[in-house]
Amino acid sequence: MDTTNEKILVTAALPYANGPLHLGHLAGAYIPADVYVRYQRLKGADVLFIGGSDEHGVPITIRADREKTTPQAVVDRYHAAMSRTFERLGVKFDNYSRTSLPLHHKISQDFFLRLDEKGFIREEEVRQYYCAPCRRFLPDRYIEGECPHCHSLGARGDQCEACGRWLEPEQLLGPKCKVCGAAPELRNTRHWYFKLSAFQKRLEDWQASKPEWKNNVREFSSGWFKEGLTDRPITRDIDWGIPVPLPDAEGKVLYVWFDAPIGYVSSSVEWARKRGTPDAWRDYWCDEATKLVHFIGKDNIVFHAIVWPAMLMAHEGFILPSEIPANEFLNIEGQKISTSRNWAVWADDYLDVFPPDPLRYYLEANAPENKDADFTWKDFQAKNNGDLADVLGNLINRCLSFVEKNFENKVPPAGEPTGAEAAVLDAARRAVASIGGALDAFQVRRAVAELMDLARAGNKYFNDAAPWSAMKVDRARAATILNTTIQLQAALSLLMEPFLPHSAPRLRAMLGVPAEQAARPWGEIAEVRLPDGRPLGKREILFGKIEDAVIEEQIAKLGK
Ligand code: B3M
Ligand code: ZN
Repeated sequence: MDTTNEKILVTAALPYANGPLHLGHLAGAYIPADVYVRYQRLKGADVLFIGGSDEHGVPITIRADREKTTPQAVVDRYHAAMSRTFERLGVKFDNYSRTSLPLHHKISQDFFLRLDEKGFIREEEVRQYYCAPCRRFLPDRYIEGECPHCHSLGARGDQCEACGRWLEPEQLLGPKCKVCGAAPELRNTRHWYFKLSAFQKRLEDWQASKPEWKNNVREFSSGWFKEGLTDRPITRDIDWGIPVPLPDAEGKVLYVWFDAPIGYVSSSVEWARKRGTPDAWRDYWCDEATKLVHFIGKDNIVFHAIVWPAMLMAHEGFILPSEIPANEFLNIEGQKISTSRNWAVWADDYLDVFPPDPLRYYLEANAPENKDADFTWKDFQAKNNGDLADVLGNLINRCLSFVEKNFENKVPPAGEPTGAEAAVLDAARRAVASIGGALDAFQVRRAVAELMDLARAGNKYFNDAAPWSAMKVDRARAATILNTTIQLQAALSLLMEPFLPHSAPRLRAMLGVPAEQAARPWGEIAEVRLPDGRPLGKREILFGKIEDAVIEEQIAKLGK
């Protein structure tokens, strides 16, 4: 399909506002989502791209404890930092909200009340660890002890990081309060449960109608279905979060994974209000014709493919997800990212040294789509210097400097084309179609490889046609070759837009692509034409090479 009037609501997982963004976040959700959104917009789709910071839950309070500050101070700092990082990278949300907003609290509480009214919430008396010195119940991550499986010390109440197994706090041997070190005791408390078990059949039927979903999402879900879905506690005993909106629920807040996905709705509502059309969010959320696409990392699959759809089914009135492109993980230099060991590449550290597009390119070309991928600084350097500078940059530079010298920096007139011209312009047509097809199928990796292949085809055409030789005997022939190469670059400058959004407009400025040509829809990109004699812009180096010493400096930072 070349053009479309599809309506698409795209979300990218709401990152916890408990630390800065690193490359794992970017590769998993944000870069693929942004590429997809930019492409769909070029195709003519009506897209709403929603994001925001996840500001509740134990990840926030633990950070606040560690920094001896308040949860509010933590989320204020990291919300601002993450918004800025997204901007620097060109990840362009229509709205980037935050779940601490009163608007979100109200929408989440209403959501809870609606499920309660419809009979999908029940109360239960449970035993939970209580720390007497701290005078409070301890959420799972506040308890540490020995792992019952691998016996390593320091396993958390929800998971042992050493062996990776999920745990319940009661399974820990020798449990201790993470804050004061005291041994907690089990006490009775009350919690509210979402009746997830009631939705097993509907969820299974619904997922059976999505055979095109990615394997990781389907396999993960079928594992849960096989075990049988159980009701899930959706409240917690902590003092940071959204108060449970019931009269007898003093001190209880909604579990962060209950309110976080509702953040997609509240961010959409905020978007609609900000633009002065307060009901416009309903055009997306309440219209079956809208395609809802959730970009996430694989650790969030259960919440997006099972719990959240069940919440939506229970609530009624909102659409269900159409697609859940979940990515695998990005490792760094062969090792799992660990923020505590600083085994991570922080987006802002990167952006302080390098431009955004080479990183985008690397994470697109090396996206962890079907298996974990590895980021290495050497490979990053090789991709930048090899693909961006030597293939794409070189094509542009060689052609445009030749035109500058020999044709007064104006588009040389096109003469009679030969088979070679027809072939390379045809390659552009095919690339437009196959890049589009790949992106429609969430295959960013394949899409960006096709883009680079087209630049390679351009280089090969330019070398074989050798305008410098033609110039000596047949100036008109040289002009035709240069004209064709310029038209190809004009097409590339539009095809690059989803992937390299900072470099694409710079290339268009160098070529002087007229606005009405740049506005062609995706399907017509290969037909973009710059008229004979049109002045070109000022030539600049689009992609600089990166020296070894700069890369060595980055490598040395890891793990420090
Ligand atoms: N904040 C987990 C994460 O950052 C969680 C995602 C919420 S999406 C609704 O990986
Ligand atoms: Zn304690």
